[in-house]
Parts: sequence; C-alpha cells; structure tokens
Amino acid sequence: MAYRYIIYEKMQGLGKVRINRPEKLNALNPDVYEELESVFIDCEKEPEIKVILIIGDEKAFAAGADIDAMSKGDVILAYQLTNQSQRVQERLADMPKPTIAAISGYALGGGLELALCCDFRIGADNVLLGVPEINLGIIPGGGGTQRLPRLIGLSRAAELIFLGEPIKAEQAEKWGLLNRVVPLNELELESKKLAQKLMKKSPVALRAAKNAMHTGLNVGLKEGLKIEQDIFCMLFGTSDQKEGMAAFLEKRKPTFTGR
Ligand code: CO8
Repeated sequence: MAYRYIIYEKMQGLGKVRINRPEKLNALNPDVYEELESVFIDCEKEPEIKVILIIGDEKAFAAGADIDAMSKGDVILAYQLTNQSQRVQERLADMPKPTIAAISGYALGGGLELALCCDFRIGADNVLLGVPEINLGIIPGGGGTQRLPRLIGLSRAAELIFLGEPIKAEQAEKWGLLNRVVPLNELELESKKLAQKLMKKSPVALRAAKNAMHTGLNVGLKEGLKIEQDIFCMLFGTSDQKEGMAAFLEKRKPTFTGR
C-alpha cells in the first residue's frame, strides 16, 4: 500500500510510524486510520520488527479525529467511523510487541486515544494532552472514557473529560498519563533508546507479560492470578527461559531468540 498520510520506516528492529498530515495538525480522518491499520498489520506480522514507535511532528502528535469528516455525519456515519477507529486501535492495543507513542505538541481527542493504546507514552516538554470532545457536544469515542479512568483514575479522567481542557507535560507525567517527559529535541532519540532496551529482552516473555497484564485487567484478581500462573508456567517451555536462567548462572548477558 502506498501511504499518503503516514511515513513508515523499518530500521534495526524498529517499526517507525510517523503520522504526516501537518496541514491539519495530523487530524485522523478515515484515510489516516486506513493507513494506520495497514501499517499495524505489517508491524505485527513482520518478524524483523521488535518494537513499534508512533510519532507525529513537533506541533502535533494528532489534534484529534477529523472534525470535518465527522461534522456532516449522522448516527450511522458515527457508527461507521467509530467501528473503523476501534478496529484500528484495538489492533494497536493488542499488538504482541511493545509499542511506544512519542508525543510532541497536541495530542487531543482521537490523537490521545491512539496514544492510550500504546504501552509507553514518552512526552516532549511542549505537549498538550486532552480530550476536548465535550466542547463539541460529544464524548470521547475512541476509548477515552474507558482507558483514561483505568490509567489515571476516575477523578482525573472526569477532570479531563468533563472540562475538556488540555494539560501540560508536567501534570500529565504526575498523573501517570506520560511515562516520562523529555526535551522536545530529544524526543525521538529518547524513545529510540527505550525501544533499544526493549529489543534486548525476550520477545516471547514481553508478549507474555503484555498478554497477562491486558487480560488480567478485564477480569477479577483471582482469575487474573490464575492467568498469570498459566502464562508464567508456559514460559518454562521456551528456549528464552532456559537461556535467561543459564546466562544468569554463567554470569553473562543472555541472547534471546524469541522461541
Ligand atoms: N479535525 C480537523 N481539522 C483539524 C483538527 C481536527 N481535530 N484540528 C486541527 N485541524 C485543522 C484546522 O481546522 C486548521 O485547518 P485549516 O488551516 O484548513 O483551517 C489546521 O488544522 C490548523 O489548526 P488551527 O488553525 O486551529 O491551529 P491552532 O494552532 O490555532 O489551534 C488547536 C490548534 C487548539 C489544536 C485547534 O486546531 C483545535 O482546537 N483543534 C481541534 C481539537 C479537537 O477538538 N480535537 C478533538 C476532535 S473530536 C475527536 O477526536 C473524537 C474522537 C473519536 C474517535 C472515533 C471517531 C473517528
């Protein structure tokens, strides 16, 4: 697929996905979502890609779903748009590899909701994060009402969702919405450093950890503990478990193969 709104690069284990619609602050219209879906499918199946990095430009990660595309719509169009955005986002959220959102500038509405589907959010010091949908007479429809309370708690989520005002980097970091904040000119470098650290881990163990955490969040504690136990025990059938423990005992660094 030829991409118009995405720049997709594969480099040394990294799948780098740049949202590239600067004239509209990277607003996510159906074409952008379609391209993201195609890229995420490729990232998932491409064995060379170990970590996925999603990034925008200095001014915007993405200023939301495209209001122009939504404005003329009715209930049926709203369902069509949200069906598509949910499908794309769930593919990202369920990606069996670590995902990083490197956020600078605006990450609003659907833009923030896309970033919420990543495992890590690294923020530049110029970020403005929020869900301003209430000001458009709607609510977040890309998972914001579900993922924000789970990530930052009900009260803080209510503040963001009910008031619709963006917050800055420092507050977002304090609330746990960002893993960390870095200077704008170091955003990509710092995000890549994180990606490189992740690439040294066992891919099969990373996948298992992600699966245990995500599945566990949707069930009660007892069931979650059972899920963790099963996944933990299953890892004892992998070469990476043998290698990881042997390397420790032999006082050397492990070389994981993902098997
Ligand atoms: N949609 C469409 N166009 C946008 C969007 C957007 N979300 N954000 C910015 N743009 C466009 C502007 O219209 C403008 O285009 P043009 O030059 O042709 O007029 C261009 O980008 C530059 O924007 P501004 O001139 O407004 O730039 P400013 O620096 O003055 O302001 C802001 C920046 C504050 C970010 C401002 O653009 C703004 O408020 N944008 C809208 C933010 C917003 O409300 N986002 C939420 C949208 S609703 C949503 O995301 C629902 C998610 C549901 C997901 C599931 C359905 C797909």
